Amino acid sequence: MNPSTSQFDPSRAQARQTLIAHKLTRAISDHGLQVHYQPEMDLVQQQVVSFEALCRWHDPELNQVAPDEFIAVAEARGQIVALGAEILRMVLADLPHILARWPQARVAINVSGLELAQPDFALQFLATVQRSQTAFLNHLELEITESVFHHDVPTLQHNLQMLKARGITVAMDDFGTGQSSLSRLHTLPFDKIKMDRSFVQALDEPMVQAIVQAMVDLTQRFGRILVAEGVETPEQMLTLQSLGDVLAQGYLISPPKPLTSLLNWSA
Ligand code: G
Ligand code: MN
Repeated sequence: MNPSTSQFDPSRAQARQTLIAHKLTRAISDHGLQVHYQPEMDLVQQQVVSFEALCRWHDPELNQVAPDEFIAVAEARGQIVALGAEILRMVLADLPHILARWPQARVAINVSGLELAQPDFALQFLATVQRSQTAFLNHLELEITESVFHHDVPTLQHNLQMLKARGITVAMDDFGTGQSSLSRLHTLPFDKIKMDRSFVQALDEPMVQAIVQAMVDLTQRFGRILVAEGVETPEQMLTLQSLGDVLAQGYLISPPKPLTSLLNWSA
C-alpha cells in the first residue's frame, strides 16, 4: 500500500480547508454560488407543497465542492453567517418565479445551529425578508438538524418563536438519527418532521414500516407534517401512501434542480 495515498495527512487537510475558506469568501462576495431546488410532494393531493433550497458550488479549480465539505469549512472558519445571508439573498430573488408557478408553495432553507444560536438571528432574517417583500414570510421555512442541540436552547427557542410569529415555519431535518431523538422533539417548535432517508431505504422491513407508521400517527396527532426523505422507487412511494398522510422528497419525484429547469419541470 502506498502510504502517501492511504494515510490521512492533517497538513494537507488543513491546506485544503484554507483554500476552500479563501475561495468561499470570494464566491460569496462575487455571487458565485448557486441554489438548486428539490420539491416535496403531497402524496394524497398529488401536488407540490414545498421546495428545499440546496446550495451548490462549482469552482474552476476545485470543481464541484460538496455542500457537506464547504458548509463544514464555513462553520469552522466563521463564514457561516455570511454564507447563510447569501443563500437567503438568492432564495428571495428566486421566490417570485417559484410563486408565479406554485402560488401556495414554501421554500425551505437549511440553517446551521451556529446561525440560529446568534441572538439576533431572527431579527436579521426578518429584516432581510421584509426589505424584499413581507408576503414572503408566509412562503419560507427553516430546516434545522440535530446539530442545533449543541447550542443554547433558550436562544434557539427565542429565535424560532420570533420567526414563527411572523409566518415562517420550522422543520426538523434528518429526524431519527444522531441527537434528534424523540426526547428532543418537544423542546423546539417544529411544524414539520423530515424523516431521515435511512427509514425509506429499509421500508421493506416490517419493523421499519411499524416505526414509520408510528411517526405518521405521532405527527398527525399533534398536527405536524411528516416528510419522507430519499424516496427513490415506486415501491417505496406506494408503501408510504399506504401508511397515511406523508409528504415525499427524493429522486423519484425530482432531484434538486436549478431554477430554470425547475420552472420547466412538470410534476
Ligand atoms: O440533509 P438533507 O437531507 O437536507 O440533504 C439533502 C441532500 O440529499 C441533498 O444534497 C440532495 O442532493 C440529496 N438527496 C435528495 N434526494 C435524494 C434521494 O432520493 N436519495 C439520495 N441518496 N440523496 C438524495
Ligand atoms: Mn435539509
